[in-house]
Amino acid sequence: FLKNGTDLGIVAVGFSGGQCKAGVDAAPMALIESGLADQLKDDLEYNIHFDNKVHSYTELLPSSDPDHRGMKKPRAVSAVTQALSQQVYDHAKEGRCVLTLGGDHSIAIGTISGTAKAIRERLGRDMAVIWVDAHADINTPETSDSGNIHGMPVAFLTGLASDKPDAPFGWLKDEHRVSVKKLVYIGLRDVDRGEKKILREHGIKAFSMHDIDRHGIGKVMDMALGWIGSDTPIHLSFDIDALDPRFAPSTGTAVRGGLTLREGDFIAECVHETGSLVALDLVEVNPSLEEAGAAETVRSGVSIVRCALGDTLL
Ligand code: NNH
Ligand code: MN
Ligand code: MN
Ligand code: MN
Repeated sequence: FLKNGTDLGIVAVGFSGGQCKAGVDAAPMALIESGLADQLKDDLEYNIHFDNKVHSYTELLPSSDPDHRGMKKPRAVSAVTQALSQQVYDHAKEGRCVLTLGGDHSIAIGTISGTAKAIRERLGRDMAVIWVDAHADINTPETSDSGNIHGMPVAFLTGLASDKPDAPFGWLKDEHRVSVKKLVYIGLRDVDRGEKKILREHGIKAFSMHDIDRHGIGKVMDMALGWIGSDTPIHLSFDIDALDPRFAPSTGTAVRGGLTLREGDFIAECVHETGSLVALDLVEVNPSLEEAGAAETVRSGVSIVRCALGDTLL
């Protein structure tokens, strides 16, 4: 699906409403200002489709947004992800690979639903999702302790959580969803109790930091891609907090004991090598959290994106 020199859609999403810390909405601008889009065009020779705009969807945000089933800002997250879903769909429907720069991880409700629908219509195929993160983000509204929706996107995207048709996330339909069988996690190390139960009960494939220590990242990628199967379209959702805080300190919920930058880049390179990457999210970079670490975190994010889109040494 993806070769350097082909079409790439870019969507910049300045949204922070899926969690409580301000600043993650400034990430797309920081990533673009560091030259990311230009590098993808000039170095990797993509034909870029980008409206040169960071979307914050302010016109869609409700004036009143009380909690719903314990979720914080449910209508805001719903409105933004529904609009984003359409934007990503429009790119993917044209056969473009889609790069989305977040934003907190709640935006994956929009990106993955948009690609899943487009890939179904265009190729008649179900896609797989590789979720690289310290966290599983598979809480249902009922299992979540925080009420932050960035800890729930996978539950909504797999149908483990759903809302009534007239409730905030009622717009998500089967065409937007992905199977728990086609979901693979890499980098987990901070998973809530209710989430562990969900992962176990549904037999969800997950490679924790423990697995990476035991087998090495090379073997883990062989197993992860083997689980998905060759020739399956892949949506890679990369939370920068998967990286160890040494390489990505500027993120809302940093957890020690994470991936080295090289391991993160390797994951991205392996996904690129499959030739099956149809979409990529880079989320949770928060430039305002660590004055000293912001530039480093942005640099790590740029590196991951470049690797996933086919930057090679040789
Ligand atoms: N599991 C916690 C929650 O649901 C934390 C999620 N935080 C993240 N996820 N940064 O990637 O609130
Ligand atoms: Mn393409
Ligand atoms: Mn996440
Ligand atoms: Mn995370």
